[in-house]
Amino acid sequence: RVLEAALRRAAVREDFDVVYQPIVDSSTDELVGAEALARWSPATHGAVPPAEFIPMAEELGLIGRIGMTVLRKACREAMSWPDSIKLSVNLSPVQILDPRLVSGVAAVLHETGLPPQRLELEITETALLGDDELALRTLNRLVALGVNVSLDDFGTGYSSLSYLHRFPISRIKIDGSFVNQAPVDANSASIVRAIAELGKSMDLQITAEGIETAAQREFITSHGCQNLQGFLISRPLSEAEFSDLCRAAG
Ligand code: G
Ligand code: G
Ligand code: MN
Ligand code: NA
Repeated sequence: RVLEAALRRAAVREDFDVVYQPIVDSSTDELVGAEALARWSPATHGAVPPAEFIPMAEELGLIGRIGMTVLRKACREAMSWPDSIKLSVNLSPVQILDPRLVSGVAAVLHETGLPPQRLELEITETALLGDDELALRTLNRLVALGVNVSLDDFGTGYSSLSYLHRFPISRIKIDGSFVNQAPVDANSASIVRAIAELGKSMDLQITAEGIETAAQREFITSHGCQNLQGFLISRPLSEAEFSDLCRAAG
């Protein structure tokens, strides 16, 4: 209850930080992008993880507002990075059903000047389950703005192949749980292989998440996933740290 009140206040005051986890090209190791991750540290509690406050924000009807705050901050900060660096931002399934989403994204792009081609919006399969006609219309309108849509946490949900045909998705992010087990577990290995094949045949880019060891990176890279993300590459960084990394890389 106390935390709920604090979250309502934070939503109004736009009191969130954004950190950036680097994403690299698997064959060249080149820095190609970052995933924006929201952080909330209310003065009275210390940091509350997004796995706690995002669901709370969804329940309290605050996610639209908080999501836009994070998107605006991330797009503004990405403007100071090299043009070759893409920005990925997570969207909650609740946001996909919000009729104000598309105009909100368009407004942020206009306001910050970020070229839409540099923005990728990450959705999960959950977002496509309910009113799928509405979700389809919304995603088509987002793509019409020039942004790309990625399917996050792939493999953990229903992973229906029909989604990949029906919805305008240009990238799959393989969930870290499969990546983690792939070198040692035959089931996870075949899931990663199958997703990589799917990517090839459907012309989808693949990012492997949760890369923690060299063995995982080897496995993933040898199976043709284009992009890598995980603690082995880098933990999520503050904007200042990520900017330094861009300078060092450039
Ligand atoms: O940052 P961390 O690795 O703890 O993220 C945990 C979860 O919270 C991930 O599933 C991530 O997608 C989600 N998350 C982080 N930031 C945001 C955000 O800005 N919006 C939404 N909807 N989810 C986020
Ligand atoms: O669901 P989503 O992909 O948005 O979640 C990203 C989350 O994964 C963030 O909370 C981030 O901190 C976490 N993460 C990033 N890299 C790794 C990793 O190598 N291992 C683990 N266990 N978590 C990671
Ligand atoms: Mn994500
Ligand atoms: Na994920």
